[in-house]
Amino acid sequence: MKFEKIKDVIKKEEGQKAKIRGWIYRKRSSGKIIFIVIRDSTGIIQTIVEKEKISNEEFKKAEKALIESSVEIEGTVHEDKRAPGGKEIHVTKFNVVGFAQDFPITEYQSVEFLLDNRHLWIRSRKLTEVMKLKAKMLRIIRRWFDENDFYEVTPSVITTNAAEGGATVFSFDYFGQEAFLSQTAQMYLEALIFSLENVWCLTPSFRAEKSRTRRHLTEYWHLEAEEAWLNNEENMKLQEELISYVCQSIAKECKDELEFLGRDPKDLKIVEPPFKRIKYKDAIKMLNEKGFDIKWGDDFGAPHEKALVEGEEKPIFVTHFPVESKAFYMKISPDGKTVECADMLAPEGYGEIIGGSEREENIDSMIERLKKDGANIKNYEWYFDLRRYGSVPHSGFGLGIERLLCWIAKLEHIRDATPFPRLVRRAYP
Ligand code: NSS
Repeated sequence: MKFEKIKDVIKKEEGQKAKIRGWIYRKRSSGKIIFIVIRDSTGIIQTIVEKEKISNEEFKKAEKALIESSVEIEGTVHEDKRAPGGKEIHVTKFNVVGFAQDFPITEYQSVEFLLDNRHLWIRSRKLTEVMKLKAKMLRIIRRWFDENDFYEVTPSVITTNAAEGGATVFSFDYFGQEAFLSQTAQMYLEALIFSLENVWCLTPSFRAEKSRTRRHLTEYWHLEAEEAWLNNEENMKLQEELISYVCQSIAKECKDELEFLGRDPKDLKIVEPPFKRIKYKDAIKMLNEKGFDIKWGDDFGAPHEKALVEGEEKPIFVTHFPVESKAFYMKISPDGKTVECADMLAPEGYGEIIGGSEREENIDSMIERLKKDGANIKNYEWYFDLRRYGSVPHSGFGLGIERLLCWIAKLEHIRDATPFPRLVRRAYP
């Protein structure tokens, strides 16, 4: 008999044989009977080990095996309303593959302790469900790009360009030359549209931001797309279609994960194009009316973003930020004061999930803005070449995978959207 997954065993009928392997999730004993809940990647099931039903040696092993020991079990399936999933296994064979020592994680532990033991804590059911949802989400995103004729490309993560500002780059010595861990693949994607036209990529991005918030990682997974012949409005359309597709598909395909995490699929089914668009200047007005002390030129913080989506069920776009507040590569609008950009804010105060823009084609304008940031212009010469050799209007966007997951999975903190979070004060384990 082959090993089966717990999710399939749960579907079996009274009296059928079952053979599973996994880890001890919970255990209690009353002398001659031991109740052992086993988990595998698909779920949990209760097993009952009775002294009279197996060999003495096997029973002793079952007694000795602590939580997180890995085991192989054979038995018969029985209905029991009290058991998780409504079924349990009456054990006929019990084998321990690896005895666990006393597991350090017990019920009530501090956040720091759990982060120190992240390599073990990722076995928890919550993190398991989050990671499953993340994997499915990435699969859905890939499907959308495939169906919409985008090429997936693989840009480099080692770079000499700080596209999102020199203040937040991790720099290192690259054989005697200063190099950075990439903040964005955007500039490389822009180079690739001249042959492939529609491209996307998924890479780690790095931000040396000292922000210790619920929404900042120093390393995150960045989904970016770039399209030739596209303006800012068309770029927003693309984004709302992608996000709606992701929400609809997750609502349909990830019911178990959503239920475990407390997200009602209905919240996601509502997400359909079009999303509301508001201009930065009107957002400032709206915030002032709500009593916030904020003026033209200021950045939005978490409370502002939350106030802007109050009462919204879908994400919204805030567009046309002041030139000074955004990156050098964004196209300056006809008014000369704002840029052709859009930030997508998730509902429920989950904050910005996408930053996108139409790209500037005027080299002098970019140089002027780069100089203000103290950038080394020489490093951008290759990028200016893209404007020199057959430039076309083009736009693109970047989406923080963990930010999107936070909203969809209703997570309180972004650290739980990634297995090994990199935070200002944490790079271990
Ligand atoms: O800085 S962004 O707003 N925009 C860019 O990097 C563009 N160059 C992308 C592009 O047009 N190709 O970052 C994009 C998104 C942002 O909306 C967040 O969702 C996410 O990247 N992001 C982060 N996620 C987690 N942690 C941190 N620190 C973080 N910073 C940005």
